[in-house]
Amino acid sequence: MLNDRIARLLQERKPGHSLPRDFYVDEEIFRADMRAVFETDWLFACSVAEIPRPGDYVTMQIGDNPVVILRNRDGEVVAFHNSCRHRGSMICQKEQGRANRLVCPYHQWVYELDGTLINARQMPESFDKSTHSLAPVHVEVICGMVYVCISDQPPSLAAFRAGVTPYIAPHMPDRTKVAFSTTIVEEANWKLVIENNRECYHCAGNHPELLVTLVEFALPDDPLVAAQFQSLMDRSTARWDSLGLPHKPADGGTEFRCIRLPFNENCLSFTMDGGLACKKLVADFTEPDLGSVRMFRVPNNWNHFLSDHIIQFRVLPLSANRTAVKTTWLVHEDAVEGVDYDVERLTEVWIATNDEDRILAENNHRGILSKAYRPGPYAPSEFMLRNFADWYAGKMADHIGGPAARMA
Ligand code: 3BY
Ligand code: FES
Ligand code: FE
Repeated sequence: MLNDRIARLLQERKPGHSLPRDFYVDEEIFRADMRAVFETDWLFACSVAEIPRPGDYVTMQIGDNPVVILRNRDGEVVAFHNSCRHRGSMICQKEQGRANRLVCPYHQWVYELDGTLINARQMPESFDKSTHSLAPVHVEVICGMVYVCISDQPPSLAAFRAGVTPYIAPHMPDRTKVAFSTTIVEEANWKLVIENNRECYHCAGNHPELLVTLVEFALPDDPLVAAQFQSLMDRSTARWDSLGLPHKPADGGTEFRCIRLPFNENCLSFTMDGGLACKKLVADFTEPDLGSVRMFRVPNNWNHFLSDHIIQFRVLPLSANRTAVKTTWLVHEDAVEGVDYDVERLTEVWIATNDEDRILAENNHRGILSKAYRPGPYAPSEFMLRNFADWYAGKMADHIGGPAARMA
């Protein structure tokens, strides 16, 4: 029985260590992950800036479930299962697009942007269109970030919304536009992609572009923090306090993390020289030295909110050993390409960093396939991985049947 296997693996798990091998590489466990995590929790889908006009849509794949997120005629963000109520065909095929109405490519049933079926050609008089609307998906928009949940009983997002809003709202993500977006596929389990993002232990050895500007420390009271960083932190926080911008770590438990941290001395943005990537600051800020708000939420999202742009990451598992990572760069809605920003300058640091992280995650996956793999200890600076592993183990324990299966 799969549940018994999962229970054994959870018992075998050593807290503070990477997970037992099958959690990373096994196809059956992957399907359990999809049910226990991706089909129950809220997932980051897109930014409202990706769907500014009625009919704009973005698609995503949640395990076996294709979903479409779109802007309806009232300007609201809505989401539906992307599965036709005739015989089930996927309707929207592209990663993103624009449609006046959703027309199924198979037999051309036509749906309004609110999901109602408005035309089903050749169907008899007696056919009731009103009972064949697209199945809705739960949506919440938090500071311009669209989250969706395909569970019938979505968990509360209230603590997350309350926790992150004071940090993010000042950057006005809902008044941005997409400058660039790219999706890469990593040949690695989704948990390795997330683990990789949750520590900077690997940064010095792997991220020359990112480390021009990014400070490696994740917390101001990190025991490894250098005196120099402490002084930078003190100066930065005094400035942010005077602007009323929160910076101390939010209490997100294992669900989310939100903190404002400075860039390296004299650096303002993720560029190769530390200068701004966009002359027009977001939110009409006049102060360019805002560091970045680093916010992530399990299971599939991390972000940086800067003075001059915002960068958002969406992780979607494709199979046990393949994961899609979409990165979106947002700038002020009135910023002009070629005048205020240059796409290459804006994107080069994280395009390089993503590729470096892809290679790390792929190597990690291949090494875990080794019969010699044993879970290894997280370093103190990998405390976010400990949180992640505990959170994941809790999810799996809940999935297979309650607290008895939970790790102590
Ligand atoms: O900046 C990030 O998104 C994280 C933090 C450290 C490693 N990773 C690059
Ligand atoms: Fe969509 Fe037939 S499956 S119209
Ligand atoms: Fe990295």
